[in-house]
Amino acid sequence: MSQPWNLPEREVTAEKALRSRRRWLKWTGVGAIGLGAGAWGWWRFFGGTDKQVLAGGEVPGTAGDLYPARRNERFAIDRELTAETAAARYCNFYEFSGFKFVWRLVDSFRPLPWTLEVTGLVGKPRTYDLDDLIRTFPLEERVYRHRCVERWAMAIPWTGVPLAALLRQAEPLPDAKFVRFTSFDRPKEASQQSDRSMPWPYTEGLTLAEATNELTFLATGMYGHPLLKQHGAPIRLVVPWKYGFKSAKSIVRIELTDRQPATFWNTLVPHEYDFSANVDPAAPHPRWSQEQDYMLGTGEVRPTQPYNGYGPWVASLYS
Ligand SMILES: Nc1nc2c(c(=O)[nH]1)N[C@H]1C(S)=C(S)[C@@H](COP(=O)(O)O)O[C@H]1N2
Ligand SMILES: [Mo]
Repeated sequence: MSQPWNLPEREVTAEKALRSRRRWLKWTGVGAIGLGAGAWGWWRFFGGTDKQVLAGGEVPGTAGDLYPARRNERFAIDRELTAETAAARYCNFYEFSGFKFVWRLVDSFRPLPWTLEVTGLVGKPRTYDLDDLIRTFPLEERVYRHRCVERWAMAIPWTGVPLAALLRQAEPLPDAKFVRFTSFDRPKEASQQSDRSMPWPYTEGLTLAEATNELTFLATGMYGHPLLKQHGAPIRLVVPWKYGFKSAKSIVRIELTDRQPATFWNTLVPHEYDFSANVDPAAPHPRWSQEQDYMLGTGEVRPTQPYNGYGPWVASLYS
């Protein structure tokens, strides 16, 4: 028999549902706050303040007196310099991480003392220590475009020496056709190098003609001071008309060879990263178009240029 106090079953259910919905909302609220706090903490840690991002990568003891070096205006470009902090917090350096916040993970890296060996098919092999190198060859500053194969791009004032100057001093032998670059191998300092299924150390290569092109640069600094750890301290290659992965960081050896050397990315993922890797908007990556550059810092989008805008210097190498 129906009495007023006997609520119909469907209303009881509705009331219960309402209560459980309130509880759910309360807990999702708590969850959202927790997530928000987590994201904020994560950003504080891995995003860092501008000061932390720059200070964390400094290498005390590099010859600061030689910087800034005089800018060589021959290499002036059509875009504004990328903000230093934008470049320094967004790096590719797989020895430390597959994420871009490398600056947070380089504490254990000890780039000094450092030696660079020039060896292989040369008349005069030689090992430089860093100080030796930057006092033997006059340092200059060059503003170059940089284009990563992943599409992000930047404009960087590098300080360093043309690779051709070093190679000339080494006196390449007639059989030398290629140059192989080898980065450091220190699993104790670079956590990802403990994974020995990867072909460490990082290696790259150029033809001898590419390596002696006047654009090819060995950088020991950027933005008027020695290189930060996350950018490949204390010495790295810069090859501005090729995708960024050709510009090997923290190199310890330059070796002249008579055959094309294996490279890190070409060994790991041959169908995505070829040996020549010249910037080419008309040749899409297997997973994305290569028609646009995305500038770090400003987010500006620009059409990608053949040879990254360096055709006048290098197109003749490939005709
Ligand atoms: N040893 C080494 N060199 C390296 C890399 C790397 O992971 N390890 N990444 C390359 C890639 S993919 C790019 S785009 C540039 C990035 O330089 P940056 O982080 O100083 O901007 O370094 C290149 N050199
Ligand atoms: Mo890259």
